[in-house]
Amino acid sequence: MTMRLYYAPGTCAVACWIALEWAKADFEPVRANYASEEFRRINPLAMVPALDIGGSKAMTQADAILGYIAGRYPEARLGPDEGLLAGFEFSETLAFLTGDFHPAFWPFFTPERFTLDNSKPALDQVRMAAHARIDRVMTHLDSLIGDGVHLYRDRRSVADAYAYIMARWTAKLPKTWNDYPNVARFFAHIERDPVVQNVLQSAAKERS
Ligand SMILES: N[C@@H](CCC(=O)N[C@@H](CS)C(=O)NCC(=O)O)C(=O)O
Repeated sequence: MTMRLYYAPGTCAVACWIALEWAKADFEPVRANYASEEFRRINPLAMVPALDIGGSKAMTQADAILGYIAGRYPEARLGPDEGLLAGFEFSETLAFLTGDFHPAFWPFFTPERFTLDNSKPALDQVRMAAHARIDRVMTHLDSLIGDGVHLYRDRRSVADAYAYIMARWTAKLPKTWNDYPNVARFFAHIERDPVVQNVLQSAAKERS
């Protein structure tokens, strides 16, 4: 069967879409309907990404999926270099992105999950409280990029796709990606990639 990537526009799943395109994989993007019973059977957590490669259950968790894509298509060179330390550095980068970077945004986008008071002032407080944590992870991302244009060593990897899609979320914050000089340089570089542009456009308009 053709692999199916379940995604929603603007989410971390779009990073997996970019990685699959970079790998020249044969796959079908499918817009997930979070509320549907069908999607809950695919991922009981009702979250994207999910990658169905035809096994007994779909693959979930972005870092695991990105690692799978990198490993399945070695010729695309999207994964770690050879060696224990190179592999560690790669896992450390992905763990930061999925375990620290992404969750820093949760209170900003879904404040109602972090307070029992659903009044507007309470929700605004939660959103504002997220700013400091987001600044912290953006500052760390900026230092990981350093004076280059990639996250992992000096070349493109699945980590670039993930960091790019996630850091775009700061467009809704008072301090955006453009306020972090290394991240801004990284954005200028990755946005010149026509594959990335095509995925962003397709992901914004695809329907299930
Ligand atoms: N740990 C999961 C988190 C995935 C996740 O939070 N996905 C978001 C989109 S970026 C989602 O599906 N959110 C729906 C929800 O929280 O209900 C992963 O890394 O794949």
